[in-house]
Amino acid sequence: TPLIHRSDYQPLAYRITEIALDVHLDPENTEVSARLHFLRQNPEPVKEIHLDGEGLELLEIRRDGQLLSENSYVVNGAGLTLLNPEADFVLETRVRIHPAANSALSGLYHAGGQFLTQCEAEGFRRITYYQDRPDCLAKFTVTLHGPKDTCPVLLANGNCVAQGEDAQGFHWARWEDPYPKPAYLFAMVGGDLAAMRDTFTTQSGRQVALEIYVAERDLGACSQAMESLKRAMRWDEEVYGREYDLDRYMIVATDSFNMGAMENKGLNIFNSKYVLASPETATDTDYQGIESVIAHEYFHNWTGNRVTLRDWFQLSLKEGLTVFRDQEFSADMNSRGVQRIGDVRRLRAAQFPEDAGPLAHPVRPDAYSEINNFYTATVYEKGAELVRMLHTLLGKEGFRRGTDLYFERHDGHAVTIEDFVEALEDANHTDLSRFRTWYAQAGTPLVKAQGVYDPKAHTYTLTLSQSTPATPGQAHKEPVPIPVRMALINTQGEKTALDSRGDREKVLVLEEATQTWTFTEQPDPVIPSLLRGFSAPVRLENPLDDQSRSFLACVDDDPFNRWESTQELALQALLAGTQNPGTVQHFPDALERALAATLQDGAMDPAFRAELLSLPSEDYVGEQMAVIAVDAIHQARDALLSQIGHHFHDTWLNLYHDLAGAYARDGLSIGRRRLRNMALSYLVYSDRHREDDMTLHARQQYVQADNMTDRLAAFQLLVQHPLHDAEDILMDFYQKWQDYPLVIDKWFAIQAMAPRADALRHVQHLLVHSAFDWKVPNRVRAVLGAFTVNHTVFHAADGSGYAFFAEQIRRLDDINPQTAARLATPLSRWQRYDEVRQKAMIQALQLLAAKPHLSRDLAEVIQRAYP
Ligand code: B3K
Ligand code: ZN
Repeated sequence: TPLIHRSDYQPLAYRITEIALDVHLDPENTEVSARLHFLRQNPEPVKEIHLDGEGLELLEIRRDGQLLSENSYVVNGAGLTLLNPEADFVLETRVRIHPAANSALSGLYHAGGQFLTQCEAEGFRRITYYQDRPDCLAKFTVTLHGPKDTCPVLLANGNCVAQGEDAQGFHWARWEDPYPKPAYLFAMVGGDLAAMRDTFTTQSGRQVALEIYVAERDLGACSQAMESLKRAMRWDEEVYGREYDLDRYMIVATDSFNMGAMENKGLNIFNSKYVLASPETATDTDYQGIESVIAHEYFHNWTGNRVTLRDWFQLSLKEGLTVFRDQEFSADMNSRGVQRIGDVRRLRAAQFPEDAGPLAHPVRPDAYSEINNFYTATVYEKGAELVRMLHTLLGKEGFRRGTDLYFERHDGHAVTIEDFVEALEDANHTDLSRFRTWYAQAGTPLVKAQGVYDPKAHTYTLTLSQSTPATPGQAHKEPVPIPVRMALINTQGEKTALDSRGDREKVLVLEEATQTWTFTEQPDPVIPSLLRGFSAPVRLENPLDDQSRSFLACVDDDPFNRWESTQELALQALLAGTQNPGTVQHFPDALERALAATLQDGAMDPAFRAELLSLPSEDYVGEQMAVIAVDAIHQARDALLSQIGHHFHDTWLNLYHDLAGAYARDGLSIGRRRLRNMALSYLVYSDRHREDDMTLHARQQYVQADNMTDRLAAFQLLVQHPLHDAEDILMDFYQKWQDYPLVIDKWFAIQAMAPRADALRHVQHLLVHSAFDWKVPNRVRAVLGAFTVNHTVFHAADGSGYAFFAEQIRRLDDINPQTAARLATPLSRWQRYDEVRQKAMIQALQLLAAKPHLSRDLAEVIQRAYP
């Protein structure tokens, strides 16, 4: 498959100033008429114009009202080429498309009785012939026609300017979006939907109508989404001075969606997972997910929509910046420390492995074959970390000056990451040339720290050095500027003064391969607290002894580093455990002390306390090993969990009882539930190998819970217990929630993640369950996505997990290539496993490569995974 290169960018020869669409919605055969105004940008004539088009049946084509003769255009699988075009003209086309057969969920599709669109990145070309690229900005007018009974609601971007009746049970509505936009932000919806309505008054006093469209029966489950939207709108005014610009903001929820949500101008389309929540059906984590995704899509209105992308290589310009904005919003709405820990956890779980494997790519990639494969953790999460570093380097005010200038300069334009960095530079009269390397270079830098305390001179000398491992296509790496926020902590647990001004915290910028800093007037020995708040997306090697780590775990006032110290102790214990699988594990004193301190500290925020008490994931442990020892890691982690459970048994039991309380949605109650369910988990682990009466607590909680957080926590413990028979609970859960797809997704996922002896057979059964549906990505991810994190089963040494998985991906590729390609990425990590597993993983990749009609999406992933 051909590669598209960033360096090949060419500006458009023609603008499309206006587009008018006329759409007759029909599940089987929809007709789309388009009227496009073309305007040449330069005086020189061009030979041809290429319009993208995919799977379109051309019924009619006219230029300036005249039917076009056959020798003035060419149609093929990639689109429509107009030959010898005039300087300006109007093109009219009429095409036929088939929404019900569109299981790829890109373009216009019909699912769950609704018509929906998804155009990012290149879905619009599946609706009509167009210059389907983000730098083609046009004013859209859309007229939708549909049956009144199944489509009483007809929506598109902008304002509804007219509506009326068509013949026999049909009606129409016309929508106009006053803001020129790229086609990827186009959306239309037709269906039988009810709306939850509210209003928001902007800072300048304009009233905006807010509407969330869902099925009638879900109207009661929209309040978290609505409240989050209003909070996000206010926050963007307060923190960035950004006001909403249309009179109406619409959100539509659907069960059939390839990703989380989509920021279409004035008409967001959402996976219902990020809209619907009630205490009975959604967990606290689900509620938080809604808050952050609603905010993310709203923030795109300025970072993405008003200022958009020149080309897809700039994707992180909108995604990295918008993720940073949503992370900061969530930090302001909830606990900043806990939020940061969660963000870093996600970065390490998804982005670090990506950056260390064959799919590694820079935040601004240089080439792609299928752009949908580049909506990655690198573009999103690492991209957000780069913006966060810029924020750290410029300071809050400096960063705001920079974004103000960015919006002022580029509003209404399609721009590049370079434009963003330049705006930050110009607004602050500073030079960020070296920082640009972060956008161009893949791989996670490794920072090594070496500290020496001189008791005679009363100095502490810190040497930091950096190196970045080679990644595909980039053998040689440059140093990057790494902001290292730091403090020195003395034996009393206090931060010492670092300079004559008395600053107790500093940001050192490590720009060279190695640099040294000396801190004078340090009368006592100190321990360095480095990379506070995780100030840069790097791996840090800070050679502290367990004693010092345990000390920091108890006294460090930086929440992230306090957490990190405990994690590091637990990680060392787990790694040691993998060396001697099967033997009784040593529970290190330093870890014991750190956990005990947290367990005793009743004054601490319970959500943060829960973070401090949780162990690193199997994935994270595996990442630190030369060869990922799948089974040994699982056993070591199980063993440590049951030791911690056993050792603090009475404390856990007291916590479990003390933290019981009536359900409420405030931060403190959420934290208490989190900690209480963690206590329950440790209790159940404490008798992991004898099936004591602790599962009775879980059973009781499952039955008595009045909310999904508590019910699901108990459900998961029971279903995933290697010895417990949870058949009755599985049945009960299914019967209660069978009409709630989002809850049934959990039912599927928890089973697919259960590390039980018969797991593979069980997952095979899930795929033929009557509620399983290959066409619904949420459901497919609930089984196949969850299966890939069931490590001991997916990575079974006999290769059965891989073989089974590859077969399913083959099947899915014919239905939904985007989802298939994404799900297949765990196979790309084959180099990280032992030889036997490597062979089996490669075999699975080869099985996929040999598939007939392999999609471009999946082909690219396989090709890069095993070149
Ligand atoms: N911009 C969309 C993602 C589109 C993915 C296309 N494969 C959602 C978001 O990041 O807000
Ligand atoms: Zn986004």
